[in-house]
Amino acid sequence: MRLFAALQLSEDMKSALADTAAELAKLGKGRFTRTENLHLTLAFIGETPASDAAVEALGGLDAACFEMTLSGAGHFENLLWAGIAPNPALESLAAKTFSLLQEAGFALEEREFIPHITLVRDYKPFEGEIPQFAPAETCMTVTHVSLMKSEQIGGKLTYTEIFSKALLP
Ligand code: 2AM
Repeated sequence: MRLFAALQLSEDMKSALADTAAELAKLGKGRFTRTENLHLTLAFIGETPASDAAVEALGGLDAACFEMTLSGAGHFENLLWAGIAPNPALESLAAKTFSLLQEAGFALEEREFIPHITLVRDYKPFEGEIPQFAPAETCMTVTHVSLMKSEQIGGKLTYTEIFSKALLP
């Protein structure tokens, strides 16, 4: 199965992101993330049969709850994303998640962690350049890290949480 470790987003944050996506949909087309699928990836595991090992690795996370704020936006070519305000707790959580998974034997890509929430892939503006956009600054408390399974169900990309690790209060 295809797995990744992610943060689930609050309803308020998803709603702010959905508003931004709706604005972008007026200005161009692309493969928009369904609102229920909006998430922040901490580490991408990829195709693996070893879900138990991933559960065990994330079970070893030892980190406290923290706040994060939606802020700013950017793009990787035609993938448009919303950003998170600079956040050492988030960076540290991503680094710990990465190390635990690596120690458990998963071969992860060594790419720089740029916290982002993908809004749309293959975006093509109807006219001109990619427009400026930025979701409303919205804050939430992160209380869990989720192990997510990604699959196509009935032609829809579907993410299912298969394990959730609570962060310390
Ligand atoms: P993205 O949103 O920037 O595309 C599930 O596919 C999640 O894992 C997505 O959020 C995706 O990031 C992320 N991811 C990270 N590395 C990936 C990779 N090599 N292939 C596919 N998805 C990846």
